[in-house]
Amino acid sequence: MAAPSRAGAVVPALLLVASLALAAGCTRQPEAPEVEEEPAPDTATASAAGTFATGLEARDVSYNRATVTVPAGTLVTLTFANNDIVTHNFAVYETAAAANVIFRGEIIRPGTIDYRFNAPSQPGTYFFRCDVHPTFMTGDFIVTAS
Ligand SMILES: [Cu+2]
Repeated sequence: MAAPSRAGAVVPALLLVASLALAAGCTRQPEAPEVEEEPAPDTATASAAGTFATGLEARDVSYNRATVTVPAGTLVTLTFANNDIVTHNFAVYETAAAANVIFRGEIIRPGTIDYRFNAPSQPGTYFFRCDVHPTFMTGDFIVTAS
């Protein structure tokens, strides 16, 4: 009488070991999630001038707003969403003749960018435009007393 083969028991045991090894591999700790780096706060600037956040959108070769209003002397973050199929930017000038640039945002393809700049300390009505379409993408950049 032949001894019962043990192969039938050995093979499943090996498979079990192999699958455990695979499972262990899968449960390995993922890489530490990337922490978004915050720039060190410039407390002197932030407390002295304050910050202000606003937004602007470009679509169909026009802005969604005719005015952008910010408090004087603040550090402005303007989130510019180019939801168009062509490039645009946002630039601020002292006058409607585009004299004396105050801030010129990078021209971007469709997408979003945060423009950061200091608002003029002098309240008044300034001028903004898209440098790519300077004749019809324009508006009033209004600086209020802060
Ligand atoms: Cu444009």
